[in-house]
Amino acid sequence: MSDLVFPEGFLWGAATAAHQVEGDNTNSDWWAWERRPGTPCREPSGTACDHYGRFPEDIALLADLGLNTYRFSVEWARVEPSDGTFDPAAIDHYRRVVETARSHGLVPMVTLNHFTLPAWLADRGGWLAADAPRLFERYCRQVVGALGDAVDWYCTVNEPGVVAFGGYLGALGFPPGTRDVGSWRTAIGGLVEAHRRARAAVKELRPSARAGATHSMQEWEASAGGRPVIDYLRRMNEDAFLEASAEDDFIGVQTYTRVRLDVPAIAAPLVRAALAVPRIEALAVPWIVGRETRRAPAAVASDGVRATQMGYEFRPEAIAWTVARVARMYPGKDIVVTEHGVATADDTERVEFIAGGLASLHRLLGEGVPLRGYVHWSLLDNFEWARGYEMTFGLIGVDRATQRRTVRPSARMLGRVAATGRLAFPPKPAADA
Ligand code: IFM
Repeated sequence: MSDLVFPEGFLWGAATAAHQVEGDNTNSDWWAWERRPGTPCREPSGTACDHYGRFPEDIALLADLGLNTYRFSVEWARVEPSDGTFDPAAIDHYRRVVETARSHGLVPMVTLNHFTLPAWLADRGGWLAADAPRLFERYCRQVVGALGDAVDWYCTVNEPGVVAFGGYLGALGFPPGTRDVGSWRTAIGGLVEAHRRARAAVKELRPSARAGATHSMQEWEASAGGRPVIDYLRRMNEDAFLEASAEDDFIGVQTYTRVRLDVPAIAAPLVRAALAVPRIEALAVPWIVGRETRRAPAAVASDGVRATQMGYEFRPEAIAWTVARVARMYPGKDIVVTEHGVATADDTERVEFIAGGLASLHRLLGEGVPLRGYVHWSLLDNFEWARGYEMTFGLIGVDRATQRRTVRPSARMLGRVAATGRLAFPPKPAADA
């Protein structure tokens, strides 16, 4: 058994997102979506983890573990509840969240948009509205201006590929629930532009802060026949956004699993040709996605594969595959793992997942990859979008009836790694973790 040693100054954190933890985010598109008949939402977000009121306690727990970074999002729907009207109380709230994090010696990492939109913008089409990127920039300027020199790390748009694919191609049961390739492409364009404008606003208002998008990426594996589909999905869901990150100060990488596709080689030319013809693409892609969504929402693990609550293959080291891909794409650029986590009812699995992921990342550090931090998803059990509260991703459990927090062994294990900069490998049994 030997320790894996991580660099000095490494960011060790845990993440949340406003809508998933704060509660009562009533002015957002998701709040309405969760209540709309016919959407695949299992339950409404309601009071969530009451993090809006309990953030001081939650941040103190995070700091006590030994972590040094708190990634959280500012809620656009609260800050700008109606078009052009900014709520000073909401802005002040996020200023207090930042100050609380800093008072504990934590680095606040602020996400400017994590999936949700104000309802007034959703009513105009959300990311399909031509002026959505400009409106996003206007909101970002308010937030960055107000937080001033207290924030050094900004994540512009969280997982834009998931927003576009999940909401505008209808793949994940996200709003607005359009289901066509045209809307998907328009949303991709809007999100790319929104990211660019947000980054430019951060750099103008706070030149020394670091700005980057946070990308949902998969480890992809395909048989010969599956490659055209994988290439297509990777181009639309990842590369379209990664290419827009060329000027970012860092690339945020978020990976949960591996996606495998087995299609006989003989089908490859046919699939490739079909996806290149817009009219066939427009018919085929929503059909494929619809079929997959009905079969098992967000599930990718096939029979015999160890699966998480989400139905994903349990594959902690997928994170090193995606980080390595980004490092090849942008040699020398800083990379931060801004999310990595597992939905499981068994916390020993989370310990294993964290240790496996960190060990795989440690190998990349040894090869010189400029990885600057690891932020775990999530600090708390929370509202997992259309899948509701059944998915437990938290380092800290939340009893929603009492709002009681329970610090899990995985949280202590990650905290110890953070505090010492060392991971005992192979990991100790969970009982000692
Ligand atoms: O809960 C989500 C988060 O909002 C974005 N990244 C993936 C997480 C787990 O599915």
